Amino acid sequence: MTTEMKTVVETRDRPDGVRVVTLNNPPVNAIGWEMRQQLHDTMRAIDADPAVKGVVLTGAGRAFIAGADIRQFGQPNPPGVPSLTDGVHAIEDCGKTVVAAVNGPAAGGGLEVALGCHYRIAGPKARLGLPEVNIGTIPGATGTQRLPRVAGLKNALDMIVSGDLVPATRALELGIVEAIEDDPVEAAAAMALARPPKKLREDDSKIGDIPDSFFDDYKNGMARRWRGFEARFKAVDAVAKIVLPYAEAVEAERVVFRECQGTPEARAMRHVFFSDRQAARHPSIPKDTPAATIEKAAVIGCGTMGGGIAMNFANAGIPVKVLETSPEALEKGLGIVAGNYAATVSRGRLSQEAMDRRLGLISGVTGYDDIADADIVIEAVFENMDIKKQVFGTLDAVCKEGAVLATNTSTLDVDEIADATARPEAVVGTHFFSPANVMRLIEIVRGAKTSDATAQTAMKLSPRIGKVGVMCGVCDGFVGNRMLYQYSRQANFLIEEGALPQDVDRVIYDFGLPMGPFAMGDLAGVDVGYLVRQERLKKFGPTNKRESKIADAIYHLGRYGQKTRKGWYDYAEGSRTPQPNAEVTALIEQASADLGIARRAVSDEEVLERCLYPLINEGAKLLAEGIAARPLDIDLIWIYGYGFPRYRGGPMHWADEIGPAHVLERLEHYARTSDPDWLEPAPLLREVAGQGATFREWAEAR
Ligand code: T1G
Repeated sequence: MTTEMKTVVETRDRPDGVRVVTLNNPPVNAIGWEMRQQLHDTMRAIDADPAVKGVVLTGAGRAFIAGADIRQFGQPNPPGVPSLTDGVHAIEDCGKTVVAAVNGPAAGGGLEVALGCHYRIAGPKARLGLPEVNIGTIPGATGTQRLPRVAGLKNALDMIVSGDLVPATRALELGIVEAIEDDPVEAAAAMALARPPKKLREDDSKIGDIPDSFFDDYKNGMARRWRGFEARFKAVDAVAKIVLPYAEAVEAERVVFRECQGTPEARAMRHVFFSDRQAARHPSIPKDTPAATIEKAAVIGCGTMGGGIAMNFANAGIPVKVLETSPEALEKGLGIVAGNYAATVSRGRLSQEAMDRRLGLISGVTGYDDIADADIVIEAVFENMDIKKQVFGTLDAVCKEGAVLATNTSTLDVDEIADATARPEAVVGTHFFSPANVMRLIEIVRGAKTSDATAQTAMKLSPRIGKVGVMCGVCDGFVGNRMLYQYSRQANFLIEEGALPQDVDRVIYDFGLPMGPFAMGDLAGVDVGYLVRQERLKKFGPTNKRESKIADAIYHLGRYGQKTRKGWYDYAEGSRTPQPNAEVTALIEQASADLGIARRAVSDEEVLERCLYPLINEGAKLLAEGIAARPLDIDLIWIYGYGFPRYRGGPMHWADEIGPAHVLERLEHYARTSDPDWLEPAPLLREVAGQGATFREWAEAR
């Protein structure tokens, strides 16, 4: 052990001759090179020590082991440090029985260490899994060869590909642990003295005969759900090496693991992993700002959004009152909520008992006095400023001191709404995305007068109700929709110039978004889009720049989208599959002729760049204006609000991968050749590109 190495493996000897090895690297015992070195050395020393009769291996604090230290990925290892695989084999080859006392999460390398032990005892809070695919890699310390040997091939593949951790009870069912005990260390010590060492690598009893097509069939079955997530398919290939002798299979796993370390997917997924944990630590909120306690919630309006918002509180066990103006509106709204829950129960994803419990937490009221004691009130009424001001004036008069007054507006000025109260510091935007009980994103819109405490309360509440709260400032469209306007605008220009909706949607779908702009328009409603444009025209007037009229023309044909089974596409009865429509094609071609545009072949590359680079361009403007404080905020908004593929890290991370200078050059090209009005590169994009830097480097240098 070199002098500068911190001690992360501690040992203590029990009177019964058992040595307890505790991995201690706060906060969650991630395995860095120090731990690999000390774990390996400790196990070798134990093996040679006749005084040791048995071994318990456990974690300090709330976790067993969180896996390899992700922060050290991509960094060179100090020479001579054993691999984690070496550590796993040092455990398994120990002549004394080694029992893992899994006191908390055992993730990735954490579970691999536990599977190197001869037996495993779980504590009640144990969670176990091989979630490496969530950071774009695969289990790289024998996990692909050991988990199938305790849980069986199918169960192991399901766990590895899902990237989920399973609770102790499920781990017991699967055979991953031998028992669940309140005091896993005590139970493990007893087991270490009572049982002989058992080497998992020598036990193929749970593997059995493997049909030739088994792994290909498995990959076919996951293809749609996990398209684009390459590491998941590589993980299946690594597990498939189980047909080889163990040592060869482990070497093959190591090769694939090494390959995964340097992929764009791995860089993107690590970026998202850490961004998820940085979101709530917004630079505008002092770290030690206290958050208000939220024990009672209220929602104003029980329409689609209000009902969905209320469900989030009920799902988190927080009682919530929903206020509507009339009993009829209330009954209708709560009926939709009950229907949503019933649908989940019928799909077997919620028990009837859980549904009843959650519905019991939602109560309907029609008087503002009934919500006076709420800790937070979320307004979700019609998107009209006068109505919202009236609601907030009433809330100001009725709600208790210290209540957070939130608006779910998606387009209106949060500052103007706040000024309808005498407590603008208590007002914040909580822009839920539809459907509010499903989509994970909330844009937490901080007004000019929103206090730190109010902002902190909204940020801390988000994960508690199953959401990802991302803070932004006040502007038209906040962050997500302001960027979406540019994306949609270019998509419409492209079909004026020669593409068709199905061309654009195919390219965007293949890039990794759940659907392209035209399919999304049909899903959200062509009529909804039309009304939003009309509202914006009333509010802002004409832009005096190029605008497409094709979407309006589709609306005027009565083609409102999926709801009318006709929009940009046709939809067969009971189907959501878009079918191109000849009338729409003719309308588009006629629009080009009316505009004097000679239609041309538009390449897939142009479609991709014209739709997605404007996202980056608008993101650069949002950063320069301070509406988005960090590139990671923009990335999270687009991943959780619009389905931007995680394996690309979000628009700004993706920009860093392809190079801001490349994005600049292409935008300048399209501004010259197709659209000078909207594609002028943002000054910050020019600045970052000009420095040969990335947006991440720009942000870190601030
Ligand atoms: N490496 C580095 N830092 C980690 C970490 C890790 N593996 N896991 C967590 N952290 C940090 C996290 O960023 C946060 O930091 C703090 O610890 C608390 O985390 C060879 C190659 C274990 C379920 O993918 O899933 O093993 O924000 O808030 O809610 O095959 O952490 O406070 O500065 O999430 O109690 C595989 C990742 C690695 C698991 C605990 N392992 N971690 O949840 O705490 S690759 C993972 C988690 C690997 C091997 C391969 C969770 C947790 P900060 P937290 P938590």
